[in-house]
Amino acid sequence: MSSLLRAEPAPLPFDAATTALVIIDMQRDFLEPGGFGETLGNDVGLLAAAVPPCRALLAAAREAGILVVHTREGHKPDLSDAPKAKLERGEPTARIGAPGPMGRILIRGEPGHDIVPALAPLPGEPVIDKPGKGAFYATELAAVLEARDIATLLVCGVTTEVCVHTTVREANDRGYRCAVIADACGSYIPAFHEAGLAMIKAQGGIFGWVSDSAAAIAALAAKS
Ligand code: TIU
Repeated sequence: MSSLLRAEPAPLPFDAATTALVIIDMQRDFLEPGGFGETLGNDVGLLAAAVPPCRALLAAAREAGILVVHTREGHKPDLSDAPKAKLERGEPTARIGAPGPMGRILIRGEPGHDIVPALAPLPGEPVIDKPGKGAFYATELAAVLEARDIATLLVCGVTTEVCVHTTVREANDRGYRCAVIADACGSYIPAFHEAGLAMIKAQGGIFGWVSDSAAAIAALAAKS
């Protein structure tokens, strides 16, 4: 049974049974002071606006019974999955793996690596730990989606132009229809958020669709 999501550049038909919500990297390390985002010189407060729409969308997805997937960017404590080129960037005292107020920066198992409490995964919801910006690279995401015959992804999270964009590009090349939920995404650089969304939906939706949380929530509620 098909539903219709109001989106740009055109409405997107989807089947709830083959649709997943993918929430990208809504981690304390990106959203709270003292984490990775702040060590990169960013104002992490700029991401706060994405949390309420993300939370409402998450509730609607759970209510509709669609697959919910959470992702987390981070590395093993021994940094064996972190390329040298990634580790070298930033101030030496505030790089990936360095101690910070929320534990070692961007390291699995540390408090800063956790998803923010407002969006905490429920038992049974897959949590994909990813070493890169894209959620498909070196992860089990493809297998998780294939096992459920997923065809359409509703994508939200942070940051719009980095991990959301990379994941949507990866997903598009793998044949998924991706609708990015604009107000449930955020960036440290507002102009990049806007440009990132514009890039996705330009050229007739060159690698995806752009919608918003109100439209997605309505479409999920109306699913038959
Ligand atoms: N999750 C994600 O987007 N990782 C980043 O490093 N983003 C930045 O914008 N820095």
